[in-house]
Amino acid sequence: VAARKGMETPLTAVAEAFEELARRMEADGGELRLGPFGDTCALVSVLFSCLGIAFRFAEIEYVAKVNDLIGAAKSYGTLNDILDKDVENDCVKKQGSHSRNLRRVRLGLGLIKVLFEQFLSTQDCSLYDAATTAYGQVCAPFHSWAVRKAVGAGMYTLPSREQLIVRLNETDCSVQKEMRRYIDASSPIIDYIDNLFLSRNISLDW
Ligand code: 1PZ
Repeated sequence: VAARKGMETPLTAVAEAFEELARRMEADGGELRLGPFGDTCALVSVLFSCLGIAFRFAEIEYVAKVNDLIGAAKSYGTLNDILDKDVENDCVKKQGSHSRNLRRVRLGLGLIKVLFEQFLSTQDCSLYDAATTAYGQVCAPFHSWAVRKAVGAGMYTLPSREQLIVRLNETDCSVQKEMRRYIDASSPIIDYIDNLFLSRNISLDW
């Protein structure tokens, strides 16, 4: 195991971190601690470097949101705590609030999940098709027209399916296994975050 660790691919590192986080959530009686959550979400940014320069802006945006949550871990123990505080101060949906940033990060995690599901759905699904479907489904409904246009244009610069697999240091076979692991491990986390809002009667249409 120690020998394999050194050869860990970025995708394996992400999949393992989410599995660990899901296990931790279970061990903590179904609560998610902000610190480990933020650290795990931060790992995802390694995937951006495989997408090319056009997604640099998406990376900066995503990382800013994650860093806000990592900073918040100094004052708040759990994801529940930030929701409680923002509900109290009536700023759940306010730009820059921890709760809003949590919602944005959750959409990022969901985007990757749907992207991987699409990517695995057929052997010849292009990255363009997978990313376009995932973005349209998960993030586009909540992004401005200008952002949607920019993302749409950026999609044409994405690497091919084969290029992505090479850049991720995976093979046809290993990429399936690792993407599947992320899909399975991130699902309970994503559902948990949605439920933080829904259980407080906050809809998810923003
Ligand atoms: C492998 C993935 C390929 C798919 C590519 C999908 C590209 C998504 C591009 C997103 C561009 C985001 C541009 C800025 C959006 C902001 O308006 C919003 C709202 O911010 P607020 O008003 O709350 O301050 N910001 C966001 O939605 C946060 C950024 C999310 C980006 C998630 C991408 C995660 C994908 C990771 C892929 C490795």
